[in-house]
Amino acid sequence: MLFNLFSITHCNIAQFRQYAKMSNIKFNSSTNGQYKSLSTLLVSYAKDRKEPLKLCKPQVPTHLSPWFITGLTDAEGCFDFSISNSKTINTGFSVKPRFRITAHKRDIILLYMVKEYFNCGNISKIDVKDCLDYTVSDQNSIFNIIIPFFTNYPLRGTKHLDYLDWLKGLEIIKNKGHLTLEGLNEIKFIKANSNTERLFNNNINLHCNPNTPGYIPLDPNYISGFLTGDGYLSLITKIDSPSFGRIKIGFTQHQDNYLLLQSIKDFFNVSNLVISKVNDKAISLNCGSEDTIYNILLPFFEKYPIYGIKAITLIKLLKIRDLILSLRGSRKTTKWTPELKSQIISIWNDTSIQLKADATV
Ligand SMILES: [Ca+2]
Repeated sequence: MLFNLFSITHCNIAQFRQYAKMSNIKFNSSTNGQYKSLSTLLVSYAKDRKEPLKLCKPQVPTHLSPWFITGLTDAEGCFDFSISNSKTINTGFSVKPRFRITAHKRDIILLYMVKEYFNCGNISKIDVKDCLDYTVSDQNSIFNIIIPFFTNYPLRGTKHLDYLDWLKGLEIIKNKGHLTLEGLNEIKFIKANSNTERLFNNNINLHCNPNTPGYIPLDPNYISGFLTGDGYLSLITKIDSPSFGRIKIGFTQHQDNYLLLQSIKDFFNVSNLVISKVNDKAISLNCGSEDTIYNILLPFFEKYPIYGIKAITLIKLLKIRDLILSLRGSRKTTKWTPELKSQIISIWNDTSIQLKADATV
Protein backbone atom coordinates (compact mmCIF):
# COMPACT_ATOMS: atom_id res chain seq x y z
CA MET A 1 0.00 0.00 0.00
CA LEU A 2 2.92 2.27 0.71
CA PHE A 3 3.89 1.66 -2.88
CA ASN A 4 0.63 3.11 -4.16
CA LEU A 5 0.82 6.04 -1.84
CA PHE A 6 4.16 7.12 -3.14
CA SER A 7 3.05 7.17 -6.71
CA ILE A 8 0.21 9.62 -6.21
CA THR A 9 2.20 12.57 -7.47
CA HIS A 10 3.00 10.74 -10.69
CA CYS A 11 -0.44 9.72 -11.84
CA ASN A 12 -3.44 11.12 -13.62
CA ILE A 13 -6.72 11.79 -11.87
CA ALA A 14 -8.33 8.45 -12.66
CA GLN A 15 -5.29 6.60 -11.37
CA PHE A 16 -5.15 8.86 -8.37
CA ARG A 17 -8.73 7.95 -7.47
CA GLN A 18 -7.96 4.29 -7.94
CA TYR A 19 -4.86 4.48 -5.76
CA ALA A 20 -6.77 6.44 -3.16
CA LYS A 21 -9.42 3.73 -3.05
CA MET A 22 -6.87 0.93 -2.86
CA SER A 23 -4.74 2.70 -0.28
CA ASN A 24 -7.70 3.84 1.76
CA ILE A 25 -6.60 7.44 1.40
CA LYS A 26 -9.10 9.79 2.94
CA PHE A 27 -10.18 12.88 1.03
CA ASN A 28 -10.76 16.20 2.62
CA SER A 29 -12.17 19.21 0.89
CA SER A 30 -10.87 21.90 3.21
CA THR A 31 -7.93 24.06 2.34
CA ASN A 32 -7.10 25.08 5.87
CA GLY A 33 -4.83 23.43 8.38
CA GLN A 34 -1.51 21.74 7.86
CA TYR A 35 -2.45 19.98 4.64
CA LYS A 36 -2.78 23.18 2.68
CA SER A 37 0.62 23.24 1.03
CA LEU A 38 0.41 19.64 -0.15
CA SER A 39 -3.09 20.21 -1.45
CA THR A 40 -1.99 23.34 -3.30
CA LEU A 41 0.85 21.48 -4.91
CA LEU A 42 -1.32 18.58 -5.95
CA VAL A 43 -3.81 21.00 -7.46
CA SER A 44 -1.10 22.69 -9.49
CA TYR A 45 0.13 19.26 -10.52
CA ALA A 46 -3.35 18.45 -11.77
CA LYS A 47 -3.57 21.79 -13.61
CA ASP A 48 -0.41 20.90 -15.52
CA ARG A 49 -2.37 17.94 -16.83
CA LYS A 50 -5.49 20.04 -17.48
CA GLU A 51 -7.58 17.82 -15.26
CA PRO A 52 -9.59 18.82 -12.23
CA LEU A 53 -8.50 17.54 -8.85
CA LYS A 54 -10.31 17.82 -5.56
CA LEU A 55 -8.15 18.77 -2.63
CA CYS A 56 -6.91 15.71 -0.93
CA LYS A 57 -5.28 14.62 2.27
CA PRO A 58 -3.14 11.53 1.94
CA GLN A 59 -2.55 9.49 5.05
CA VAL A 60 1.17 9.47 5.31
CA PRO A 61 2.92 6.59 7.07
CA THR A 62 4.14 7.86 10.41
CA HIS A 63 6.56 5.08 11.28
CA LEU A 64 9.69 6.71 9.91
CA SER A 65 12.80 5.80 11.86
CA PRO A 66 14.45 8.89 13.37
CA TRP A 67 17.78 7.62 12.06
CA PHE A 68 16.29 7.61 8.55
CA ILE A 69 15.62 11.34 8.95
CA THR A 70 19.16 11.96 10.19
CA GLY A 71 20.55 10.10 7.14
CA LEU A 72 18.28 12.04 4.81
CA THR A 73 19.36 15.31 6.46
CA ASP A 74 23.05 14.46 6.11
CA ALA A 75 22.30 14.06 2.40
CA GLU A 76 19.81 16.81 1.59
CA GLY A 77 19.45 18.97 4.70
CA CYS A 78 20.68 22.50 5.37
CA PHE A 79 21.10 24.51 8.56
CA ASP A 80 21.46 28.21 7.93
CA PHE A 81 20.23 31.74 8.58
CA SER A 82 18.30 33.99 6.26
CA ILE A 83 19.37 37.59 6.65
CA SER A 84 17.19 40.25 5.04
CA ASN A 85 16.78 44.02 5.13
CA SER A 86 14.51 45.36 7.83
CA LYS A 87 13.25 48.88 8.48
CA THR A 88 12.04 48.10 11.98
CA ILE A 89 15.21 46.58 13.44
CA ASN A 90 18.02 48.93 14.53
CA THR A 91 20.77 46.97 12.79
CA GLY A 92 18.87 47.25 9.51
CA PHE A 93 18.69 43.46 9.17
CA SER A 94 16.38 40.74 10.32
CA VAL A 95 17.88 37.32 11.03
CA LYS A 96 15.95 34.06 10.82
CA PRO A 97 17.31 30.59 11.53
CA ARG A 98 16.21 27.87 9.11
CA PHE A 99 16.32 24.11 8.94
CA ARG A 100 15.56 22.79 5.48
CA ILE A 101 15.42 19.56 3.50
CA THR A 102 15.30 19.88 -0.28
CA ALA A 103 13.87 17.34 -2.69
CA HIS A 104 12.64 17.04 -6.25
CA LYS A 105 8.91 17.74 -6.54
CA ARG A 106 8.37 14.09 -7.43
CA ASP A 107 9.40 13.36 -3.85
CA ILE A 108 6.83 15.59 -2.20
CA ILE A 109 5.49 12.67 -0.19
CA LEU A 110 8.92 12.11 1.29
CA LEU A 111 9.05 15.72 2.51
CA TYR A 112 5.52 15.36 3.70
CA MET A 113 6.51 12.35 5.81
CA VAL A 114 9.26 14.38 7.44
CA LYS A 115 6.81 17.19 8.14
CA GLU A 116 4.42 14.71 9.72
CA TYR A 117 7.24 13.29 11.81
CA PHE A 118 8.31 16.65 13.22
CA ASN A 119 4.77 18.02 13.27
CA CYS A 120 6.04 21.47 12.37
CA GLY A 121 7.39 23.40 9.37
CA ASN A 122 6.11 23.88 5.84
CA ILE A 123 6.63 22.53 2.34
CA SER A 124 7.04 25.11 -0.40
CA LYS A 125 8.31 25.63 -3.90
CA ILE A 126 11.78 27.11 -4.21
CA ASP A 127 13.71 28.88 -6.96
CA VAL A 128 15.66 25.78 -7.94
CA LYS A 129 13.87 24.18 -10.88
CA ASP A 130 11.40 21.44 -9.92
CA CYS A 131 12.53 21.39 -6.30
CA LEU A 132 10.66 21.74 -3.05
CA ASP A 133 11.82 22.64 0.42
CA TYR A 134 10.63 21.43 3.76
CA THR A 135 11.45 24.38 6.02
CA VAL A 136 11.28 24.97 9.76
CA SER A 137 11.95 28.59 10.65
CA ASP A 138 9.92 29.39 13.73
CA GLN A 139 12.15 29.54 16.78
CA ASN A 140 9.77 27.66 19.01
CA SER A 141 9.88 24.58 16.75
CA ILE A 142 13.63 24.91 16.20
CA PHE A 143 14.46 25.04 19.92
CA ASN A 144 11.85 22.53 21.10
CA ILE A 145 11.71 20.00 18.26
CA ILE A 146 14.61 20.24 15.81
CA ILE A 147 17.51 20.69 18.23
CA PRO A 148 16.40 17.95 20.68
CA PHE A 149 15.99 15.64 17.67
CA PHE A 150 19.55 16.16 16.39
CA THR A 151 20.88 15.88 19.94
CA ASN A 152 19.34 12.43 20.20
CA TYR A 153 20.07 11.34 16.61
CA PRO A 154 23.27 13.17 15.64
CA LEU A 155 24.43 13.83 12.11
CA ARG A 156 27.47 11.89 10.93
CA GLY A 157 28.75 13.71 7.85
CA THR A 158 30.34 17.11 7.32
CA LYS A 159 26.85 18.54 7.80
CA HIS A 160 27.37 17.98 11.51
CA LEU A 161 29.89 20.86 11.47
CA ASP A 162 27.31 23.14 9.83
CA TYR A 163 24.89 22.09 12.52
CA LEU A 164 27.36 22.95 15.31
CA ASP A 165 27.96 26.40 13.80
CA TRP A 166 24.22 26.87 13.47
CA LEU A 167 23.85 26.16 17.20
CA LYS A 168 26.37 28.92 17.93
CA GLY A 169 24.30 31.36 15.88
CA LEU A 170 21.13 30.17 17.60
CA GLU A 171 22.71 30.85 20.98
CA ILE A 172 23.27 34.46 19.88
CA ILE A 173 19.63 34.70 18.78
CA LYS A 174 18.42 33.18 22.03
CA ASN A 175 20.18 35.98 23.94
CA LYS A 176 18.81 38.59 21.51
CA GLY A 177 22.38 39.27 20.35
CA HIS A 178 21.25 39.29 16.71
CA LEU A 179 19.56 42.66 17.41
CA THR A 180 22.99 44.22 18.00
CA LEU A 181 25.55 44.99 15.32
CA GLU A 182 28.14 42.79 17.01
CA GLY A 183 25.84 39.75 17.19
CA LEU A 184 24.63 40.32 13.64
CA ASN A 185 28.22 40.34 12.39
CA GLU A 186 28.97 37.13 14.28
CA ILE A 187 26.02 35.44 12.56
CA LYS A 188 27.09 36.83 9.20
CA PHE A 189 30.55 35.40 9.85
CA ILE A 190 29.07 31.97 10.67
CA LYS A 191 26.93 32.10 7.54
CA ALA A 192 29.90 33.05 5.38
CA ASN A 193 32.02 30.17 6.65
CA SER A 194 29.67 27.22 6.79
CA ASN A 195 27.85 24.96 4.33
CA THR A 196 29.44 25.25 0.88
CA GLU A 197 31.85 27.95 2.12
CA ARG A 198 33.45 25.76 4.77
CA LEU A 199 37.17 25.10 4.89
CA PHE A 200 37.81 21.73 6.45
CA ASN A 201 40.14 20.60 9.19
CA ASN A 202 40.90 17.08 10.27
CA ASN A 203 38.19 16.94 12.84
CA ILE A 204 35.50 15.76 10.47
CA ASN A 205 33.03 12.87 10.58
CA LEU A 206 33.89 12.45 14.27
CA HIS A 207 30.85 10.26 14.87
CA CYS A 208 32.10 7.79 12.24
CA ASN A 209 35.54 7.06 13.61
CA PRO A 210 35.52 4.03 15.94
CA ASN A 211 38.86 5.16 17.40
CA THR A 212 37.51 8.38 18.85
CA PRO A 213 35.31 8.97 21.92
CA GLY A 214 32.71 10.69 19.71
CA TYR A 215 31.98 7.47 17.84
CA ILE A 216 28.31 6.54 17.41
CA PRO A 217 27.43 3.10 16.00
CA LEU A 218 25.77 3.30 12.59
CA ASP A 219 22.05 2.51 12.54
CA PRO A 220 20.86 0.69 9.38
CA ASN A 221 17.99 3.16 8.92
CA TYR A 222 20.53 5.96 8.68
CA ILE A 223 21.96 4.25 5.58
CA SER A 224 18.47 4.02 4.05
CA GLY A 225 17.85 7.72 4.70
CA PHE A 226 21.22 8.65 3.26
CA LEU A 227 20.60 6.52 0.15
CA THR A 228 17.14 8.06 -0.27
CA GLY A 229 18.78 11.49 -0.36
CA ASP A 230 22.22 11.15 -1.88
CA GLY A 231 22.55 7.61 -3.16
CA TYR A 232 21.82 6.13 -6.55
CA LEU A 233 19.86 3.08 -7.62
CA SER A 234 20.03 2.44 -11.31
CA LEU A 235 20.03 -0.08 -14.12
CA ILE A 236 22.08 -0.20 -17.31
CA THR A 237 19.42 -0.26 -20.03
CA LYS A 238 21.45 0.39 -23.17
CA ILE A 239 20.34 -2.61 -25.17
CA ASP A 240 23.66 -3.38 -26.94
CA SER A 241 25.86 -2.69 -23.91
CA PRO A 242 27.82 -5.69 -22.59
CA SER A 243 26.74 -4.47 -19.14
CA PHE A 244 23.04 -4.50 -20.00
CA GLY A 245 20.93 -5.41 -16.96
CA ARG A 246 23.59 -4.53 -14.43
CA ILE A 247 22.18 -2.93 -11.29
CA LYS A 248 24.15 -0.13 -9.71
CA ILE A 249 23.81 0.99 -6.10
CA GLY A 250 26.08 3.48 -4.40
CA PHE A 251 26.92 6.91 -3.10
CA THR A 252 29.01 9.74 -4.49
CA GLN A 253 30.23 12.25 -1.94
CA HIS A 254 32.69 15.04 -1.35
CA GLN A 255 35.99 13.51 -0.23
CA ASP A 256 35.58 15.17 3.17
CA ASN A 257 32.92 12.56 3.87
CA TYR A 258 35.41 9.73 3.44
CA LEU A 259 34.93 8.38 6.96
CA LEU A 260 31.19 8.42 6.51
CA LEU A 261 31.45 6.24 3.39
CA GLN A 262 34.04 4.07 5.15
CA SER A 263 31.63 3.47 8.04
CA ILE A 264 28.90 2.38 5.60
CA LYS A 265 31.41 0.05 3.92
CA ASP A 266 32.42 -1.37 7.32
CA PHE A 267 28.77 -1.83 8.23
CA PHE A 268 28.21 -4.24 5.32
CA ASN A 269 31.62 -5.80 5.82
CA VAL A 270 31.96 -7.16 2.28
CA SER A 271 35.23 -6.81 0.38
CA ASN A 272 33.69 -5.97 -3.00
CA LEU A 273 32.09 -2.80 -1.71
CA VAL A 274 34.81 -0.26 -2.48
CA ILE A 275 35.56 3.43 -2.15
CA SER A 276 37.12 4.99 -5.23
CA LYS A 277 38.11 8.44 -6.41
CA VAL A 278 35.74 10.08 -8.89
CA ASN A 279 37.65 13.33 -9.38
CA ASP A 280 39.68 15.88 -7.37
CA LYS A 281 36.93 16.40 -4.86
CA ALA A 282 34.54 13.48 -5.11
CA ILE A 283 34.69 9.87 -4.01
CA SER A 284 32.20 7.09 -4.42
CA LEU A 285 31.20 3.94 -2.61
CA ASN A 286 29.94 1.28 -4.97
CA CYS A 287 29.82 -2.41 -5.65
CA GLY A 288 30.87 -4.40 -8.70
CA SER A 289 29.60 -7.73 -7.46
CA GLU A 290 26.25 -8.98 -8.66
CA ASP A 291 26.14 -11.43 -5.78
CA THR A 292 26.52 -8.66 -3.19
CA ILE A 293 23.95 -6.46 -4.92
CA TYR A 294 21.41 -9.28 -5.33
CA ASN A 295 21.84 -10.93 -1.96
CA ILE A 296 23.00 -8.22 0.43
CA LEU A 297 22.25 -4.69 -0.76
CA LEU A 298 18.82 -5.07 -2.39
CA PRO A 299 17.46 -7.16 0.53
CA PHE A 300 18.95 -4.65 2.98
CA PHE A 301 17.00 -1.75 1.46
CA GLU A 302 13.90 -3.91 1.42
CA LYS A 303 14.30 -4.57 5.14
CA TYR A 304 15.26 -1.01 6.12
CA PRO A 305 12.97 0.82 3.73
CA ILE A 306 13.83 3.74 1.54
CA TYR A 307 10.98 6.09 0.66
CA GLY A 308 9.92 8.35 -2.17
CA ILE A 309 10.57 7.66 -5.83
CA LYS A 310 13.65 5.58 -5.11
CA ALA A 311 11.37 3.15 -3.28
CA ILE A 312 9.59 2.55 -6.59
CA THR A 313 12.91 2.04 -8.34
CA LEU A 314 13.84 -0.49 -5.68
CA ILE A 315 10.66 -2.48 -6.30
CA LYS A 316 11.46 -2.59 -10.02
CA LEU A 317 15.04 -3.68 -9.39
CA LEU A 318 13.87 -6.48 -7.09
CA LYS A 319 11.49 -7.69 -9.82
CA ILE A 320 14.28 -7.58 -12.38
CA ARG A 321 16.62 -9.52 -10.08
CA ASP A 322 13.98 -12.18 -9.49
CA LEU A 323 13.32 -12.50 -13.21
CA ILE A 324 17.02 -12.88 -14.02
CA LEU A 325 17.54 -15.49 -11.30
CA SER A 326 14.46 -17.51 -12.21
CA LEU A 327 15.51 -17.77 -15.88
CA ARG A 328 19.10 -18.56 -14.96
CA GLY A 329 18.00 -21.64 -13.03
CA SER A 330 20.99 -23.77 -12.16
CA ARG A 331 23.30 -22.10 -14.68
CA LYS A 332 26.03 -19.83 -13.35
CA THR A 333 25.54 -17.00 -15.80
CA THR A 334 22.64 -15.28 -17.47
CA LYS A 335 21.75 -15.96 -21.09
CA TRP A 336 20.89 -12.47 -22.34
CA THR A 337 18.26 -13.37 -24.89
CA PRO A 338 16.31 -10.61 -26.67
CA GLU A 339 13.19 -11.84 -24.82
CA LEU A 340 14.84 -11.40 -21.42
CA LYS A 341 16.12 -7.96 -22.36
CA SER A 342 12.71 -6.83 -23.48
CA GLN A 343 11.09 -8.20 -20.31
CA ILE A 344 13.60 -6.26 -18.21
CA ILE A 345 12.98 -3.08 -20.18
CA SER A 346 9.26 -3.45 -19.73
CA ILE A 347 9.59 -3.79 -15.94
CA TRP A 348 11.91 -0.79 -15.88
CA ASN A 349 9.51 1.31 -17.97
CA ASP A 350 6.37 0.08 -16.24
CA THR A 351 4.00 3.00 -16.65
CA SER A 352 1.34 1.59 -14.35
CA ILE A 353 3.10 3.57 -11.65
CA GLN A 354 3.77 6.50 -13.96
CA LEU A 355 7.39 6.78 -13.00
CA LYS A 356 9.88 8.35 -15.31
CA ALA A 357 12.36 5.59 -16.17
CA ASP A 358 15.48 7.62 -15.49
CA ALA A 359 18.69 5.62 -15.56
CA THR A 360 19.46 7.30 -12.24
CA VAL A 361 16.74 8.83 -10.16
CA1 LIG B 1 24.04 16.04 -0.62
